Amino acid sequence: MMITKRWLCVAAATLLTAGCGQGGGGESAAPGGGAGGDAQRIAAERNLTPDDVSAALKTYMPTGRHDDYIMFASGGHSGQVFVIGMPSMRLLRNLAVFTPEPWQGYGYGAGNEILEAGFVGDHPITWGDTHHPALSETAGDYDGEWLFINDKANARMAVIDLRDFETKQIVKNPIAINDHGGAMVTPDTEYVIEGGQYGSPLGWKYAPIADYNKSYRGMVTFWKFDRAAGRIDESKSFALELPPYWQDLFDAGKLASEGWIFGNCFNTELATGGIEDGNAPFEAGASQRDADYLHIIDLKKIESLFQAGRTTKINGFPVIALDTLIEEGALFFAPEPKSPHGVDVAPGGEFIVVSGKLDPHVTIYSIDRIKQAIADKNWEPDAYGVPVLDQDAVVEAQVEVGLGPLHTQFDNKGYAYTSLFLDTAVARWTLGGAYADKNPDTPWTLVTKIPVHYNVGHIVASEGDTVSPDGNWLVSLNKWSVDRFFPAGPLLAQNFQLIDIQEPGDKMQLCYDMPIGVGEPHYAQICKADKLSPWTVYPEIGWDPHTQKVAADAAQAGKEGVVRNGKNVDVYMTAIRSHFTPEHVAINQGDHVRWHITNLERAEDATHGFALPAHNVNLSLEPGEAITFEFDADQAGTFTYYCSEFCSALHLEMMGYLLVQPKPL
Ligand code: RUQ
Ligand code: CUA
Repeated sequence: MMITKRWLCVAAATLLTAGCGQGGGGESAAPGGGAGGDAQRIAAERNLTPDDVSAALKTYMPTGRHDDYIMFASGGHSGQVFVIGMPSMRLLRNLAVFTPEPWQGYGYGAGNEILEAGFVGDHPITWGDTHHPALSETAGDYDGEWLFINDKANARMAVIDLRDFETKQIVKNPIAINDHGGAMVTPDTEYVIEGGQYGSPLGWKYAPIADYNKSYRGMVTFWKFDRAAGRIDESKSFALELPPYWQDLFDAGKLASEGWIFGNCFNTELATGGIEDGNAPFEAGASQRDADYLHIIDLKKIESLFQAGRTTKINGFPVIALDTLIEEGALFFAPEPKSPHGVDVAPGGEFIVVSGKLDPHVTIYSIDRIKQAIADKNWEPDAYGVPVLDQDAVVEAQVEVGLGPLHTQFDNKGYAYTSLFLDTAVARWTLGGAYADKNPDTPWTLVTKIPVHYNVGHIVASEGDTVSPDGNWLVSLNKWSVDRFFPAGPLLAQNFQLIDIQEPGDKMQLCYDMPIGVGEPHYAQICKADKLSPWTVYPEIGWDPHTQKVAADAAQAGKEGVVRNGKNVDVYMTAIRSHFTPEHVAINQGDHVRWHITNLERAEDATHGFALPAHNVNLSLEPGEAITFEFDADQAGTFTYYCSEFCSALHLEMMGYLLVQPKPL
């Protein structure tokens, strides 16, 4: 539970009335005795202000107490996802997704086939640039079951099962070589959306850059999620061909706008760069026009076009052609001010918020106005024939929030929050009209700003992109930390700053700085912890986490041993504190080995590792888990395998010998 505000005030007052006021009175007695006096003395000695002390009280977790919220943060080019408890900001786990990770054994004997499914052609890809995590939703709220995340670098999407917090699937986008606007889910997680970014020929075929307008395209892909199977169903997934503007981010409509998909884009200038040839560099070329386009997609229409087979195949993947989208009235644009970034649908779905990076405003579109403009055919076609709705007809309001607005989140008090990259601040503003309090006189206006440190990209509020935001906390995901932490060399950590947004009006309190020294996070989502119910041991002994059932070939207690079938050898091994069975594995050079290990433990946290030198194998066998890995025994020798998790007092004794007898000459 959260510390109640009342208790907090009392505590802060107790701590501070005497302590800080007196400035370092070492032995000053406080009402209530020694502990209180200690706290005052410490606050004074450490030069803590009353705000510092209240921030500490709001975030400190005594040992054994669990956090109220769990944040899932992208790990940027670490290719991982970070799981962070809030408000303590304790790192609970990194989740290996696109990058092999030895502690979890991912890519070192387990999970190899998941990683291989994400290779591009024949090229092994061993990293990813994770950008936007998306929790699965039911009726627009997080349901705590699944997590999706994209890899910008190679246009891939991953599926993580929140029963065991492990990656189950990676799919490579067949038509795009990189992406950006994903993962975002529809309100019941029927689809996981992956939008492209940089215009390129679909299927990343070769085309000269001089043919940009004709041969290069944008795209958005709708991955069908099969919840029962726990996998993306590639056979029911499809993509849309879009003009080669640089699609940026997407969000799914909800409630009032359910059935619509929104995206923003930049570079409607169709700039192709080439600074070395005297052309304008991309950053100038792509910033000429006053407006780019909000993309408005009718989900029901594109679904029926796909089902009716109105697609062409690119690399075997069904794509609805731009002309078809236009003909069928499935795609519309609306002008968005200068180099927009971010598109965020408000909790009720009535409004869609877009920021112009080079405009001090956020622009708010109304779904009712959009529908009306479509009905009225109030549009002009763009260069590709896509209807561009009249700006005045679809814009509900603009709010001047500050310099460099990027991303918007929402709370339960009728406020929206927008990150301001150039101001290096977070703006709080009111959703106007009848939105929050049903008072049509509520203005659309800026309320306050809080400085952050420094250069904020995304912000994330607790459940702040759902239909029912929670409104307690916001985290500012700052790209730079500059002077906030000890510099461990010139590569500095990112800074996650925790902000208390419970109080209305101009009160927002910065409570905690968390350095992230492992890749560059982008977006994050914050879920109430009680929505998650992860396993702490696998349900049954012999469990294969990939299929989430007992593996047919799992090693079983009492049936351990080495089974030879010609040159094929199966090793059946169990692990339990503090031994592997068998402890001697004798095979011949030239054998093909399938090695099955089952962790027989039923106790929480009784994980065993399995490190096999010279074979690039390290496994993490959580209680009940069974893993099979394979290799060719091409090196003769004596190889000492051991448990790589400190599991018990006799952990060092948990080892064995792999004896590979040389081939007779
Ligand atoms: S966007 S750089 Cu999420 Cu602001 Cu990727
Ligand atoms: Cu098992 Cu160490």
